[in-house]
Amino acid sequence: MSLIPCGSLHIGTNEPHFEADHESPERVVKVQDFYLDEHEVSNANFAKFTEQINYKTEAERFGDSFLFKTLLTPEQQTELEVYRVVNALWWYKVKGVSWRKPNGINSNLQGLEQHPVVHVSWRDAVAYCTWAGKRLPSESEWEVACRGGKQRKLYPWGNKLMPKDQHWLNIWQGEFPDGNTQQDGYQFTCPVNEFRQNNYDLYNMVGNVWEWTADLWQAGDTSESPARVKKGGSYLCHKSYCYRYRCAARSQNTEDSSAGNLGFRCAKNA
Ligand SMILES: [Ca+2]
Ligand SMILES: [Ca+2]
Repeated sequence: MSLIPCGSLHIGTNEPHFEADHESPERVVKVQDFYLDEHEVSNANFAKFTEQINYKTEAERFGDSFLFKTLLTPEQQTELEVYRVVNALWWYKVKGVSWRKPNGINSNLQGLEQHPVVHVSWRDAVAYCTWAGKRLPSESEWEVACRGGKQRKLYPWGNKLMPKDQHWLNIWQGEFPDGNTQQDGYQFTCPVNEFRQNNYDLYNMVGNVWEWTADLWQAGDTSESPARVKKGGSYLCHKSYCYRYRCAARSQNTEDSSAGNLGFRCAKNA
């Protein structure tokens, strides 16, 4: 884990790209020293947790999770057409998909041991962190860590997406949602120890997989499965429609949701 030093720091932005996400206004938050995992939680580590306490994820218990369209054959896409997400037609609800079969019912974890675990709900993430003697970071903690001690920058390393013409994160290049040119080397997830992004030795804070935080999307939400804040964007993000691989960007899912581009990392009090 990496020690994130305390301080009063800016989060949010006064130049929001998505008003509805409430990225603005910029504000000052105070955080205490805390530790944050350098990496997103990997499949190998999640496997240890499930084996030790015989844990079943919510997707395993519900029997399905959300898969991105290019992981389905054209025939499967036709067959599952009615199971698409209404305002994001590239997501399909697919039976049998879980963290153990992240890229479709015929997939497995071979070669993906060091890739981030996906298809895990917020409650699964909390269960893992608790097992590990840790907790999920708050949104403020996550964002302060993302910013790496820099003020008012778009990305963990600065304001340029590609300093030295290098790829610094795993996102989508090309045309979304049908033409991923994979110029960063990855069509889907990349290993959790690829792309070191800031002075705190944090990897893949932006890009690769979205990360659950502890916070409610709407304070005081007492519904059965309230929405939780997620941060960092994913390998599916493209500037044309999901410019959310910025430290200030944020989005949400209900806490029982899971998908192929959503994972987490843990925090711990110092
Ligand atoms: Ca990529
Ligand atoms: Ca990430």
